[in-house]
Amino acid sequence: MDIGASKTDRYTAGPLLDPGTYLIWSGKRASGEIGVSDDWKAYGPFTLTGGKSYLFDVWSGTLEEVDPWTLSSMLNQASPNVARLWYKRPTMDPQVVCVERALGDPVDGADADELRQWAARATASSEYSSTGWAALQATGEPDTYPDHGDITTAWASLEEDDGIQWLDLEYEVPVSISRIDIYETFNPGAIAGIEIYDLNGERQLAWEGSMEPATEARISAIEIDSDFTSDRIRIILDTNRVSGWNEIDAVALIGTRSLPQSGLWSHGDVLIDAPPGGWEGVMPGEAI
Ligand SMILES: [Ca+2]
Repeated sequence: MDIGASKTDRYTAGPLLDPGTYLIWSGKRASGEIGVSDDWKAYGPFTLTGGKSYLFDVWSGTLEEVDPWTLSSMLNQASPNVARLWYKRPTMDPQVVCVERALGDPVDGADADELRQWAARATASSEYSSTGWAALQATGEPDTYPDHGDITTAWASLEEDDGIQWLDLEYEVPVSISRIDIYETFNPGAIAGIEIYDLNGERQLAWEGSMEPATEARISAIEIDSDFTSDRIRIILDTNRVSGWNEIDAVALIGTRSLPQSGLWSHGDVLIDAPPGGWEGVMPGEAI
């Protein structure tokens, strides 16, 4: 959609926010309606501190702290009780931005969007080396499965049969997790628990148990009933349960992406403040 403006970046004064943790959603605006985007992406969570100003770059999805007078010489610091959010956005395409105060509840039906993602980043309690069998070998699509064996393209801990070991995996899009598919490609059966990181970075136990050992590669599907969204999990292995290295090739995160549920909507110079859990005045999707 061409709104006849240049591509020059423009700064828009955003909302004053209580200090806290937020997701910022943005996407290219679809149709001539407020709050309608055909490509929502969630960024963050970001922690905003009172008395500071922040600039969210709608184009790149990054947030940085700024001195407000760099945006306008008329501006002073926000009060200690609030954080000021600004948007840096191109004028070429209309953008929809929503600041969500807390992660939304899972959404049913047409508003939900189930995703299957491969890990983007990984760290571990230990790794056999920084290349072969490193934690990063558990990112991306499977490249070992269905082979079973001691293969460099899967993660392995430094030592075999070495007590509790963990593998942390991060994904691009926060989802309400329904299932985790773990591609175990050497000595399966050591998985003892799954933890999910919440917005505060605290790990919440989502599953614990035991599985039958196996002598061939398998996909271990673990059903999760998560009542919050997350983009980071921890897989806990008790490596003493199954002798030899217990290697993981890849981990798929299956879950529902929640669309923003409540928050502060902005399109261009239009800013609508809606209370958490409900809308007053203009509804998302309502024509300007
Ligand atoms: Ca792999």
